[in-house]
Formats: sequence, structure tokens, C-alpha cells
Amino acid sequence: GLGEHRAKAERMFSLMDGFLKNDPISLQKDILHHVEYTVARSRFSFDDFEAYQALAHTVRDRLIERWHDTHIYFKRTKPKRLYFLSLEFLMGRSLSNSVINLGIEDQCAEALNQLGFEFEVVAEQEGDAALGNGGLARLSACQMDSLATLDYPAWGYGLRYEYGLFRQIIVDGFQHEKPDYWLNFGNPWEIERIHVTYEVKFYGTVEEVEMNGEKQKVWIPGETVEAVAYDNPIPGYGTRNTINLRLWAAKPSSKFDLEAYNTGDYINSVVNRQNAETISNVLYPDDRSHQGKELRLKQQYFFVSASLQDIMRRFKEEHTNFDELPEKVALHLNDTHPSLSIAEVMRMLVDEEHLGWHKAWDIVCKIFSFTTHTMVTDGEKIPVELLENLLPRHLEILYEINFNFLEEMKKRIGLDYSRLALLSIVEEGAMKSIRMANLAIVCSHTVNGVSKLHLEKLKTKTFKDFYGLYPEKFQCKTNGVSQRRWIVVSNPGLRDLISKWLGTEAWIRDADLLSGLRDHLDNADFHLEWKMVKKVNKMRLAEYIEAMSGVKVSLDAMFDVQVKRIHEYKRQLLNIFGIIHRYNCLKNMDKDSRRKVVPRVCIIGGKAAPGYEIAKKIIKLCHAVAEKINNDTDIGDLLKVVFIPDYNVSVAELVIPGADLSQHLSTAGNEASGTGNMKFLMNGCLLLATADGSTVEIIEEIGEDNLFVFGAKVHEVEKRRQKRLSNLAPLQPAKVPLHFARVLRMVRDGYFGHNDYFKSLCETVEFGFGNDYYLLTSDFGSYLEAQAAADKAFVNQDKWTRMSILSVAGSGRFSSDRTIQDYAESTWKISPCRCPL
Ligand code: 7GP
Repeated sequence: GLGEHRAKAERMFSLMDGFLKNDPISLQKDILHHVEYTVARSRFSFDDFEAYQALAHTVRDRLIERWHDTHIYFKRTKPKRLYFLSLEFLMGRSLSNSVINLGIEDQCAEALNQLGFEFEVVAEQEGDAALGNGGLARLSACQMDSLATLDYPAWGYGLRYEYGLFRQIIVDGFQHEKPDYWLNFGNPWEIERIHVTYEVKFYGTVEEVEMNGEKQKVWIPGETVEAVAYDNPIPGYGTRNTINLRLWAAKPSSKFDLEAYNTGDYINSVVNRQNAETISNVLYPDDRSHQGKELRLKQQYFFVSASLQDIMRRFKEEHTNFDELPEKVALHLNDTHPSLSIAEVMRMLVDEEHLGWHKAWDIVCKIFSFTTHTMVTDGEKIPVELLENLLPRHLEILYEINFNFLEEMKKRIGLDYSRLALLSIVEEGAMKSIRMANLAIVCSHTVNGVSKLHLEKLKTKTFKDFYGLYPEKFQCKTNGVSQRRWIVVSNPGLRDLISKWLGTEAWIRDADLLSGLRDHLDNADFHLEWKMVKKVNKMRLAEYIEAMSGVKVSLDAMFDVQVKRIHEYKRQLLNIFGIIHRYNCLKNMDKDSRRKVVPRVCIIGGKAAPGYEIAKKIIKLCHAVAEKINNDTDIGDLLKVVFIPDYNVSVAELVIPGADLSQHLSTAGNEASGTGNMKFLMNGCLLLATADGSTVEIIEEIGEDNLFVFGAKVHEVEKRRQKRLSNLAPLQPAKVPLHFARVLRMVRDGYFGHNDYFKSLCETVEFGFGNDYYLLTSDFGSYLEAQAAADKAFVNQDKWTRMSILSVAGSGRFSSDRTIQDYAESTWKISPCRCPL
């Protein structure tokens, strides 16, 4: 049984004791030690939060031990290292994840128990580390977990924002943003490295000097800021390997403004010093547009400069010849945000190491790889004007890269100037700017899409011209998520059930083993236990909903969830319109028909970028509809609508395991991958989704009978958009399905109040206005059909449970372990480097 497997796993883990022992007694001693000497409380009186702090420090000590051993081992064996460069990491909480990956969960629980505390309650005290926006950032976090677990010699680099993603507060149904003071109570998961600091320079001028008879460009910077390293150990599961996520914080340099000190303007110079710290102060909360802000550019360069100095220092400690760089260093660009790295490495090799341009360029082209995370064609651009001022030498380097590139292209494709203009890294025009994606593609040896469908669009649309030139660069690495975080941490009931029926916990390191669940597909006991697990998770979620919103929900209802950033393309509006339609149907039903209705709890959650008006209106509409429906006594438990505020990683850990159905409604061709869908799949929640992004591959894996697919396919979307536009001239209300028109009219006419406020929202789907770019009108019919199919399937609980089991059984492919192994072997060319026990 389960006990045996746990015991076996524990024996394996106990081999990993270091200087610090992991039995409950030793752990308890350490907890009490930290209560007294770290938290400075009495061991006879401390509360849950203090218990959390003391336990966190106890775990931290163990992490540090392994992290040290891992790095000593890497230093000794000198493997090729991967440096994963990302401006965003959504790590969430660390305690449960660490304790599980260290294999000391039971021991910790026991140690706490004897002190009168409960692990679950203590773990709840931790706040989220939310140094990212959404999909891209959480993907980075899952990938770090996989890199550690698979023993890869990898480092993560990022920024230590003082304020992470804003907290979402709802007042009267409107979103308000509050700062995320995540560091206010200290952060036990980081190690401040006051001796690991680098100077980062900005502004100034470029001068030409003679050096060994040759002309050489030198950048004379105008401002210096110091970058201080904060290290966050990332433990692997079932291994001693613990890798590092190094985040940089900006501190005023001691050299800062010496002049002012000397001239006696003491007070002002101290005040000015504060400016330096603003660089790493706050995360930009828009997940898709970062155009033209100087502070954002400063953040990017600050990050790039500090990371590359650190990486080069490490390389030079171990090697003397830069020819070895491509064999020893892989630099991965997580989207275009860190692409300035390319110019920075060139500057280091040419200006500082005097390698010569062509040799340097040759090396640079062998070390970078790039992953893009968006379907949007109009990517990140940096205005030349900003660069000229902030990074004058880098601008020169970018021009030279582009000049050489275009010369090469002229040889290849001739003087086709319109084509050359599209390929150019520099965009001419009203606002001259640098196209970061073009830069990344030209210089990277590999350009990755995050799903098959995404890659297809990159090849045929977004980067069509580049694909023609470098077909071999373009590859697909379908995203994945960590089953450690998304089953083991967040759904312990399911974890135990899976291990029991598979007879092993090996699936926690090898998700393909989940397919073994299919062997028990018809086992009645298995079904019963499966349903029990879901029930318990639904209870947990129901309690949370009641606490957050005061709405009491029935456990017999289908819990239907859509949680993700609010975006027009993700079509939360389609969901809300569907809910209104459901409400209308219920209102028009007789008693008899109502008895056959499947009760629903519709749960929506997600943040809108602070400047994204339409997204904010969607949030308000959701609340307005909820208010109307939830207070209609005639409807009762048949339909409830809940908005979950401040959706983040730890809320996701609670919501996803409790969902029966989850919605992924992006208009086909807009979601690069989607990873939420994978988390729901792993938790036995059925999907109602368009054939977009990675959902297409989920369908391949579990078969279309086991989820509810609807809507226009990618190839149909363009046609429908054309058709929609040809309908424009005379408004043709007849072309709008009746149900859709009615729902729209209710919102527009103020059935849910606030009709003035909702006007512009309605217009996004109306002809002659927004023209329904995301095709809600034409997908509405098939959306309702898919919803009806879900209702029908839910009535047959046997069938539903089978579908649920098959979802989990088919989720192995969507483990980030598979993604990372693929990257390691085919893109980064790195090998596991396992620290001995
Ligand atoms: C997201 C994509 O929207 C999502 O489809 C994908 O699953 C995820 O990345 C991980 O690859 N993109 C972002 O979060 C983002 O900020 C802007 O994209 C570049």
C-alpha cells in the first residue's frame, strides 16, 4: 500500500541527510532554535506566523546546505551551464514545495504537531512571491523546478522587484490596484549576497581612442548603479541538486554623486541616491505591451548587465579562451525582454576583451537561444531616441549588427528593399526603433514556439520572412507544468490516490507513468475514491468562496472555472454572455424542466492590467451579473456566479483541484500555448475549450471525446473575420444569432445596471464599432452546444469520472520535465550533472 511506497521514498531521501538531520526530533530542535534566535520569540509562546518563519528558516538551512554542495560539484565538474534569463518569475509560495522536494514533509508535519501546530495552517501563513504577470512567468517557475529535478546545471537570472504584481482589490465590483508589499515581513527563501555586487552603468558618451595602433570605441558612462545579488535556492525532487535563481536588486553605488558630497550638497545627494533603487522597484503589470518607457528599458539593461557580468566572471574563472564559450555557456532569452543581452555580450567581447567584431559575432551566434510567448505580430520595440540617451554604445552596436546582417541579406536575396525593410532590426519611420524580436531571431541559433500551433503561426505569419531564410532555427517546445507543484503540492488527496493505484510515487519524477491509471478505468472502488477526492477539494473551495464573497454554493453543483489574466482574446466576455443566457433559459423554464437542470457555480478570476479599460469593464460586468443572479431567489442553487479576487499562484492551488469544468475560450490562433489548461487536466477537471494553442495537443493526447471543444478553428477564423467585415456596411442584425442579440441587448439596456459604463464594452462586439474582432458572435452557438454537452455528461457521473481519469492519465506529456528535457537535449545541449549523495 501507500505506506510502503512512502517508506521507500523516505529511505531514499534520508540518504540525503547532510550535516543537518531530517528526522522529526532534529527538525523540531531547529524550529525551536529559530523561534528563539531568528524570530526572537519565546519557545513557549509563538503564533502560526512565527511558526511559519521558524520552519521556513529550518528548511532554508537545509536548502543552503544542498545548494552549496551542488555548486561545489558544478565547479568541480565544469559542465556546460544553462543561464535562463527572464524578467519574470511567478514562484508563489515556497514552503510546501521545498518540503516536498526535500522529502521531509511528514517529518516536518510531525515536528510541528508535537509543538501544537498544523502544517497546513502554518503553510497558509506564507505570502506569494509574485515577480511576474501570468503564463510566461509561471512557466519560468515550473521550468526552474524541472531543471533542478532533472539535475541540469542551470541558473535562473531575474530581477528582485520590491513590489511584485499588484494586489487586486474589488470595491463595488471595480478593480483597484494595491501595491504588493511582499518583502515587508522578510523573505526567508532568499540569501542576500552583499559581496556579490556589480556596477551597472547608464547614459554618458562614446569616445574613440587609439589602442595598440587601432581605433577602439569606449563608452564613458554617466551614471553608476550597483546590482546586489539575492539568491533563491531551487530544490529538485528526489535529488540533492539545488540550483540557484539569482535576482538582482538595485542599490545606490558608493561612487554615486561624489561630486555633490564634495560640494557640500549633502542632503540632496542622499535624496538623489534613492533614484538608483527605483530601478528594481516595481514589476510592470502589463503582460503584453512594454512600449517606450525609459524605466522599463533601464530595468532590462540593469538585469542584463548584472547577469552577464556574473556569467562572464564565472566563465573566466574556469576558462581562458573565449572560443570555449559556446561549449560552456548557453544563454536563453525568455521572450524578447532580455534581448539587450546580445548587444551587451558583443560590447563585452569587442570593447572589453578586444576580440574583434567578427570573431565576437561568431561566438555570440552560437550561445543564444530564444523562446517567444505570444501570437501577437507587433512585438516589443525600443525607441532609438531612448537608447541613444541611455545606452549610446549599445545603439552603435545594434546598428552595426543590423548593417552586417542587411549586407549579408542583400547577398542572399538581392536588393529587394521592401523585404529588407521587414527583416531589418531597425524600424524606420515616425518613431525609429529597435525590433527586439528581429534582433533575437537573427542572433539566436534556435527560435522556439510554445506549442505546435504557435510554431506554425511563427513560420507562416509572424516570422514568415525569417523562416524562409533560416528554416532550421524554428522549433517547437510545447509548454508543460510541474506535477510537483500542480498535483503534489496543491492536491495531496489526488497525489495519494494516484500513488496508491499506480503502486509507486515514481510518477512525481516521471509523469508518463500517469498513463498507468487507464488500467483501472473500470474499477468501481477507484471511481469511488476518485470522486471522494474531488468532493473534498470542492469543499475546500466552497469554504474559500464563502469566506471571500459570502456566497454559499452547493457541492452538488458543477464547479465551472475560468481563471487567467483578463484579456479580450481570452474571451471572459463569452463566458459571461453564456451565463446570462443560462439565466434567461432558467427564468423561462417550468418547474419540471428545472428539476433536470445541472446546477452550476460559475467561477471567474483574474487581473486586468491597470490601464486596460475594456478588461476592467469585463470584471465589473461579471460582478453586476453575479449580483443580479445570486440575489434572484427564484434561481437559488441552480446558478451562482462568483468572482474570485486577487487570483494568484496560491489561489490557483486551491481553485484548480476543486474545479469540475474549466474554460479556455481564446479565439483560435491567439493563445500561444496556455498552461492553465494543463494544470486543470492534471487535476481531473474537464476542459471546455477552443482548438487553440496547446489545447490542440491535449486533444491529440486524450481524444476529443474526453473534453468539450467548440468554436472556429484557426483556418476558419480569418475567413470569418473577412465575412464579418463584408457585413459591415448595412448593419445586419439578422446575421447575429437571436440568443446573442438578446444577451447583448440586456447588457446594453441596463438590465445589470451601469449601461453607460458597459456601452464601450458592448461595442467591442457590435458591428460598425469594434466589429467583434474576437468573433464572439459567430462562436456563441457552438459555445452553447459545448456547454449543453458538458451538462449532459455531468448527469452521468460514471461517464464524467471516466473522462476525468482519462484527463489525468493523458497529462504526462504536459509535464515541464518533458519540455525541459527537450530543450536541454536539442537546444541548450546540456547534460545532467547530479550531485552525489
Ligand atoms: C503567455 C502566453 O499568452 C500563453 O499562451 C503561454 O502559455 C505562456 O506565455 C507561456 O508560454 N505569454 C505571456 O504571459 C506574456 O507575457 C508576452 O507574453 C510576451
